[in-house]
Amino acid sequence: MEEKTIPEYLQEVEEAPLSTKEQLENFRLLWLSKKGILPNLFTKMKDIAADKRKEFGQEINRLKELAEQKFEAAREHIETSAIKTKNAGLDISLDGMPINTGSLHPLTIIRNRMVDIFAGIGFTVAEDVDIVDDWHNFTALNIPTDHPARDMADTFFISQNPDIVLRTHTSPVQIKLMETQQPPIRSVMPGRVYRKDSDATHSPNFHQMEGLYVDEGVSFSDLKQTLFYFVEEMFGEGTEIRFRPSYFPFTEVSAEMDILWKKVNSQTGKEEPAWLEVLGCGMVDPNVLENCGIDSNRYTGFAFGMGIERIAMVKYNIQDIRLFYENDLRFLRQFVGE
Ligand code: 2NL
Repeated sequence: MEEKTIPEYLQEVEEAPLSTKEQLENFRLLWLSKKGILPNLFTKMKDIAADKRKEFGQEINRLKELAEQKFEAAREHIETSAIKTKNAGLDISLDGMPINTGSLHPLTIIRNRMVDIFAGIGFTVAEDVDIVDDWHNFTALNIPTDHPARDMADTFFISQNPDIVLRTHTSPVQIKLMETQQPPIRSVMPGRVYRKDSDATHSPNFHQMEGLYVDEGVSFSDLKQTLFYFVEEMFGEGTEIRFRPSYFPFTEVSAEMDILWKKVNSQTGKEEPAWLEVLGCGMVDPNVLENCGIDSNRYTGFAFGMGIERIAMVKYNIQDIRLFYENDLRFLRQFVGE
């Protein structure tokens, strides 16, 4: 190593470039590391003449202090400027990013409300698979072989096996319940159902909630009172209802229930009272009870079925069923917080 005087070293340290990490590291290696200039100078102390040694010692100590000071100052500067660069443009006084929490689909809101109302009067919830056999969807329900519901045009069959269908109602859930347990049975069955049907008021995939109550002494007045209670909870106190005789293969007697609804006239924008069908119902046909192994001399029951979309359309005044399935956020956002 070429020999330099201490003042020359001092000047070199003073002028050393120290603005980058690399320069800082080079500086450390050159001056401060074990094989650097400073330790080297300290080892030289012993070769210095005794009378000059003290002065030399003081000089290299000054050099050492200067080098360390320069090194520390440069290191601090480089570190803080790295943090400043990283945080450039960050304004900690700004609001945080909004969290998008989403919301329940209107059909889910209505389904939950329907289930809650019936849960309040002792109905449990029963759910099952969407793909069922002919027995559970049709035969056990007293649906004759020539019934239009069994037509290829109305039901999705599996071509490899005509015994398998996408359930056209949630009744297969009730059938399974009655096959596997004896009364009392008191349940509602919400779920997805399928029909070959598609327009403004029909979707090939829609949702239903059926209900079933089988026990000793269950009567039509129990049915009426249960549904009246449901309607008041769903649509408000004092809602007027009307029962009309109807026909379903699986109930005898059968009825349809209407509510008196304040319909908004699309032309005038005025509210007009109108009867609106909301559900079908009836006393479970004794044949259906027997098909499931329930003694129809001992037990009676009522059943009802309603479309969840239908209830939601009435409740929210929605004109087109397809809006439920398009996932247009402008539509869905209207139900945030419901
Ligand atoms: C409607 C009519 C109804 C039922 C569904 C039912 C189920 C069993 C036995 C007897 Cl296992 N009945 N379900 C009864 C009457 C009507 O639905 O128009 N739904 C949208």
